[in-house]
Amino acid sequence: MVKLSDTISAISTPPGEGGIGIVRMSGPASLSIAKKIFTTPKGEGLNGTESHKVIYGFISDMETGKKIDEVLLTIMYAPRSFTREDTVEISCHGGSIPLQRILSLTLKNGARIAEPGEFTKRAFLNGRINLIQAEAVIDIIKSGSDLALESAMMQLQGGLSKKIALIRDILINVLSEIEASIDFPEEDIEFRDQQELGKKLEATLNDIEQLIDTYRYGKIYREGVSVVIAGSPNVGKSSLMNALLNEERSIVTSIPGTTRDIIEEEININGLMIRIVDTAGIRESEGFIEQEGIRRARSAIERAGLVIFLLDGSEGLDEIDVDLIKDIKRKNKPVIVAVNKIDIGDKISPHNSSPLWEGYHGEGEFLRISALRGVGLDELKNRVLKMIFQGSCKIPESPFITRERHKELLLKAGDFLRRAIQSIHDNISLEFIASEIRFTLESIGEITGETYSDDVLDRIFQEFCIGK
Ligand SMILES: Nc1nc2c(ncn2[C@@H]2O[C@H](COP(=O)(O)OP(=O)(O)OP(=O)(O)O)[C@@H](O)[C@H]2O)c(=O)[nH]1
Ligand SMILES: [Mg+2]
Repeated sequence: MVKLSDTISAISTPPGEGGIGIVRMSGPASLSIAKKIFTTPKGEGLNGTESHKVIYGFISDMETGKKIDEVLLTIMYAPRSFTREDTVEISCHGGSIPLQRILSLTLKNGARIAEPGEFTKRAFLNGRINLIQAEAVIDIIKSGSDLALESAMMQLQGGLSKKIALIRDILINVLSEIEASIDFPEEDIEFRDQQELGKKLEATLNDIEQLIDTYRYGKIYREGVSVVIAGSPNVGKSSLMNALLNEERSIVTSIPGTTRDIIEEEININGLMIRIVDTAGIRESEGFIEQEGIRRARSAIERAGLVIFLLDGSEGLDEIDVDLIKDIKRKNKPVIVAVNKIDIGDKISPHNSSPLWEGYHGEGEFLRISALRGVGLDELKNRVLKMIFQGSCKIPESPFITRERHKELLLKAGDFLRRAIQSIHDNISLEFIASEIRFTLESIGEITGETYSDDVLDRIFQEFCIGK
């Protein structure tokens, strides 16, 4: 737990050289510390300075009387600041020495160095944002694509928080009705009322389940998705990787078994971050290094969000291909089958009778390309997006979840709620139903941070950098 009586200080801009660097303080002593180290050109101090106004001046070391840097200083009085505490931001020249010197002056005058994410943690502890929003702040900072940024902004603006609050309100209402009838048994809830309560809970359970379901795509907005290129040796996997990246990243040769290790790079398709993974061609192999490569290829397939299964159209299908694809489909991975090298051969089509097409649902899962000539690659990218989002990849207006933590808590809440509903059907005592609803509420409350443990807070704010 932070001691909120402390005043914290940190360099809030990234290390290295930049035009501007910022030292930020938050806490009750921020202003008095700033007064000790800041003067305007006319030698005036900070008395009577208005909130949210930028003041020009100098930071000096009072012990030596030496000016350290020329700065712009902003005071934000509590509660109108990010942390809801008195906050001072000093914008100085963006070099590590002026930043370090100013930081150490603030420390010498009574601040202590901030922990990672401590400013945001204070914003949470002081009730300015909830936990979903604190997590959104880190997601904005770390967003690796337009979709990631957009979805984090949605979480920050509170769509999900509102939905969670709504679910909470309904549960609290139902709970208080039940508690009332426990306390005043003479006003025993009638059977009909119990049915009503059951219906309300079922509707809420339905909302929770729908929210859980949004994790399918919410997770992809936030983290991107890994698309694994797999297939037999020499079919052109590395060539496809390079063509998608527009860069000679993987080694391409005409010798089967060229790629040994996993090669991973990020690309951006329509604002979505995709990790393209090139793998070793899978076949029976005697070589130890190649075997290890193949093991890694298989494990990449396990972890894939989508597999591009590549075939060589100049060669035709063989049994190994058929076994491989069956194996991938058995793992329930979405697969796009792409026939490569169509510039020199076209021996594979869904109309060839082959076990490859068992359970085949139509052209959507199959296309012809040439990695070497750049044929069909735009279509391939479109298919990738379509397969990942089952259609549109626009961020929905309705609330969705993007974090495993939220999903786990919703699953937990759903389990408790299901038990409560079952108990109503089974006519089990009201106390029991009430306690299941209380457990549901607790899990729901942990999502926004109505209830939290220090452990959970530590885990969340560990992800942050110092200064945020
Ligand atoms: N004609 C033609 N040749 C291609 C095409 N794509 C790849 N090749 C050639 O096929 C050979 C193998 O390509 P790679 O990209 O190394 O194949 P790979 O699947 O990565 O092979 P391994 O790493 O050994 O599993 C190279 O000689 C490529 O130039 C294509 O679309 N058309
Ligand atoms: Mg290769």
